[in-house]
Amino acid sequence: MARVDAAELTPEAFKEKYLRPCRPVIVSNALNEWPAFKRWTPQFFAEEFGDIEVRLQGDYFYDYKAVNPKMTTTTLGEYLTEVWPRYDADAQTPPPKGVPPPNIRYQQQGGLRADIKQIFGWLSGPTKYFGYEAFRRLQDHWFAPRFLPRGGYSFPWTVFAAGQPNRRWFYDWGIYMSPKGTVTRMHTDGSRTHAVIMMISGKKRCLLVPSSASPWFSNKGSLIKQPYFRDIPDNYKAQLPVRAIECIVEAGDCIFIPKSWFHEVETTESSIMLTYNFLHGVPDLLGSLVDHLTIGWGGAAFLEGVPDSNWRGL
Ligand SMILES: O=C(O)CCC(=O)C(=O)O
Ligand SMILES: [Fe+2]
Repeated sequence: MARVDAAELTPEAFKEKYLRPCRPVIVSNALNEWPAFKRWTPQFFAEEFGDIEVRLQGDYFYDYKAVNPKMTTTTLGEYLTEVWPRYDADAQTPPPKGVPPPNIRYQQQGGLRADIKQIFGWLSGPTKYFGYEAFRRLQDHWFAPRFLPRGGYSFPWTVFAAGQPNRRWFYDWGIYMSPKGTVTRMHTDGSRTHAVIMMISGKKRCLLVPSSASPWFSNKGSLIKQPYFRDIPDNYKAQLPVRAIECIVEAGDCIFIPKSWFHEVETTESSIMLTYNFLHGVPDLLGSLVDHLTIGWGGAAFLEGVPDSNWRGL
């Protein structure tokens, strides 16, 4: 897995070596200039956005209640001051056993009408959602990393051509807060777009599988009963035409995950990160449309042939 320093990566080099050929890369020291890099702590968010109601997320992008019916929505303040500390090594109140820790994935969907509104970014976004509020109020805390092209974007329409994702929100972007132990199971990002994951704090272990392995994955499987990719025995993984690439990202890093690449992300040190997705140029947009038609919209990815089991001991 390639790793380069932000000071040595020009937008032209990024385009030629990584974006066009769809090769992942980790860029170190990518966020040094962001005010967010120093200011975004759990305390900061608990103070600034503590009253906002948030929906907890499990190990895929579904409601946490699927794995723990007692815990679904809470306020961001309570989540950060009551739930997060339970996952610290020296926690007084240990977390429940057998269920993954809950993430906050920046957005609280409010049904079709709210979703449609969110699509239009700043124009009519629903202000009570954490993701929307945070992007609106924290615009000056961050900007697109300098190695990314400045213009020429073809998706999403809120940044069409002009870049500046901090000035135009999109419903599928956000600030991710994950206590240690959280796993987002193997998936491809919806809409078949490229992602950048920018680590403000903490550490994540990523398993990446190239898009060429698509025929070996299906999106039909049990989110509860199928194991995480990391736990699938090697004899099943051996059927893949490629090996998963493992890497660690930490504070200050930005990882570029090309469109249609599978990824499973485990938070190994409690973390705050910002992520957004994009396509660049018309051929990229057309390629993504082809991906939609041939391999589908994206989502959870289950390796073919792995049997269901009570692997979590629920
Ligand atoms: O950090 C994570 O747990 C997963 C991030 C991710 O893959 C996504 O937002 O699509
Ligand atoms: Fe993802």
